[in-house]
Amino acid sequence: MSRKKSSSTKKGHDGEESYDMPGTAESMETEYDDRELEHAMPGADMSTETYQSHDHMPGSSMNDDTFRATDNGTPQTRRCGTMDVHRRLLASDPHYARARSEIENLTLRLAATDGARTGVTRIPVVVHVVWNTAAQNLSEAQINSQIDVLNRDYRRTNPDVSSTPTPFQPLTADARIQFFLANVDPNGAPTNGITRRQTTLTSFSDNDAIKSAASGGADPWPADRYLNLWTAPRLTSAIGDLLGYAQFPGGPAATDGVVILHSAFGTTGTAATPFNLGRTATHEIGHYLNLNHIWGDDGTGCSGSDNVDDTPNQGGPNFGAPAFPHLSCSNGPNGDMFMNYMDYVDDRAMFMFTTGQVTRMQACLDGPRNSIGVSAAVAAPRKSSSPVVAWAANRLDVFAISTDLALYHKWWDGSNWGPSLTGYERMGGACTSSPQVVAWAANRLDVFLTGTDAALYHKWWDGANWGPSLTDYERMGGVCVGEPRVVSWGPNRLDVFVVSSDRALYHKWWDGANWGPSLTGYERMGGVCRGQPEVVSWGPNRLDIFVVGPDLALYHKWWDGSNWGPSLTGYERMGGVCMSSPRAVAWGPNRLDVFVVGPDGALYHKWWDGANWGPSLTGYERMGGACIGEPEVVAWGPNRLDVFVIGPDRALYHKWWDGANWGPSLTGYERMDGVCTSSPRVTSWGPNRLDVFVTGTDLALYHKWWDGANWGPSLTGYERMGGVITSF
Ligand SMILES: [Ca+2]
Ligand SMILES: [Ca+2]
Ligand SMILES: [Zn+2]
Repeated sequence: MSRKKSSSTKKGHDGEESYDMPGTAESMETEYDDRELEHAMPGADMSTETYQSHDHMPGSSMNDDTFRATDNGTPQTRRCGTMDVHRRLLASDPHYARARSEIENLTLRLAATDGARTGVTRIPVVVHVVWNTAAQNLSEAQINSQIDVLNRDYRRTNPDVSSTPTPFQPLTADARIQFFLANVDPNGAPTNGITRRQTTLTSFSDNDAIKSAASGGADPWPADRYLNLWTAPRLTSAIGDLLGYAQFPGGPAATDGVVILHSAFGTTGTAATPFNLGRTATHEIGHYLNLNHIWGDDGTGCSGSDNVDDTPNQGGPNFGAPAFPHLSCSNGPNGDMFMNYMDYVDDRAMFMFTTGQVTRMQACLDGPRNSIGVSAAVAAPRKSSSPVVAWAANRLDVFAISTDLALYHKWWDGSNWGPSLTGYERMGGACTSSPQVVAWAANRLDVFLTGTDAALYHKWWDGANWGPSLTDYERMGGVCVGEPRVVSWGPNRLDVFVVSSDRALYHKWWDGANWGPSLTGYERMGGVCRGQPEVVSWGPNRLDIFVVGPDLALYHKWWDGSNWGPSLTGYERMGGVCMSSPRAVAWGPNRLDVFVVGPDGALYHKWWDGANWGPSLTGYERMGGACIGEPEVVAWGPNRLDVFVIGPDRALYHKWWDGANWGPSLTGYERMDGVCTSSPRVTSWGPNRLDVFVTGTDLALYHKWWDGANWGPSLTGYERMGGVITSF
């Protein structure tokens, strides 16, 4: 990522720390792209609507309730149906051709740059075992043996990679992808990542019938979050029996995934020679990640291409176990790269991907498949900015402002707190808002702050260094009132929202290459806003914004990927009398949960189920309590919510949605003690994991965590983490 450096750096008062936050305050009129004049939010429409009360539980609101429990048909040569499916989709699905060409353009663009994605992507897998005879009901051992093969082949730790002919050795590459059987199902329940379905059908074709229970197969899990693998009793096609087939990225979600013949799956059980080393799945998942056959799918011609530069041009497919070199298309002296996973050779004869193929797969993970494999909290990219973020499993970064108005940072690396349990890294600046941080990918952080001149300031961690420097900031103009709010809907994407002195909402965005509308300019979005806006993204290129209007009602606007709804400067009125900033979270695509504190101090909730607002557009579910400040909400998985509030006794209180019920009850709370002087800041680095941070009366940071079974250091205890924190 290349970003503009901030223009000026000056010495701080201590002569050691440099910073450039206070600058000349530029007027809002020159800073903002002030081209929209409409104010769609009413200014004096005092609400007569009241909350819909669903007060099912009598009794005290903040009760300390109980703790949550919380065979035949194996071909003799490799044959794959992916291209047949590709041609069928091209002919039958008008969206598919366009999506494929857009993906190819994006791939070229991403491959031309370095690509944003670093590190290893971990993809959750669900295996749907569709069986007719008992033998086809594959054992867990056979399924695990397949996952093991994938994790060797896609990390270049397969021992046979050393058999690659010497001239091709330098091209062999680690694809930086790992696979694991899903441990959380789409409803948030624990799972072993395997579904089983007995079918009356003895055979399936490549017409995708196996991907639907209605046609004798098994329904997929959401393809944006899981790699669906189906094992088939037998696979046929117009060209004969198949070992498997995949759907390229860009196809319908309902049929996305990979189908593999049971006897070509894994290395044990029913796996049959010569396809008993698990390489059919390696090959088909290559297609799923946008790899083409290495010979270019042009019959035996020399004009086709796999769109990868470092694989030699090759005539047709190779079969069996060829001897090196095998020449075609004038590609001597080294000839075909037949030992590549994307040729048609036997399992024992294929053992490598190239650097160019890895670039293509990584571009697929940055592009059409960017919603899969975000190991740390699938929900993390959707979450609004916070002083606390988790960029991967068991990784935490915490930011706070101290009495000198400088930014301070500490981090959990999986085993230790850096720079120490009670120590902080000083990052300069003169900050007047809490730090708002998002992680758009593993080991990537973007920090936004308001400076003493009311302008917005930005710094970022690129995986190795802080930009523009450890203690410098990029100045982004504007006149910010209150806290900015930031969200990232995908890799290398940022959307920043601030309220300015005219109380309108302003927006700027990072598109991966540039700031829009300009580095210091803003898009004016109308409205008359109170407090901090809330922003959440439930999927790529989707944004939902919530603000409180002058009538204390909640207002909503959204970006659908191409337009702002209801209009650029208009808002949907959602009723209520909001005494806190709204807090929203998306636990899955097209799902929103919004929480506010009402005039009676109780917590109120409304939700979008993909089609309607519940309990109604302007109604709210009353959840009891007596809340000080704003609530905090996180979702650690689908259909899971954890809500934290501070009570009138300054203790921390907790409630949770387990997918079916609110715990400890609709209006009850779990008391977690403490005497808190900040709002709770909570993040989740993975399923069933929570980390909670508050400041205490000594202004030190305190921490507690849920490990899936227990609260640490105890239900009511906290880990003291030092510091003198004034804004968090
Ligand atoms: Ca090539
Ligand atoms: Ca060819
Ligand atoms: Zn293939």
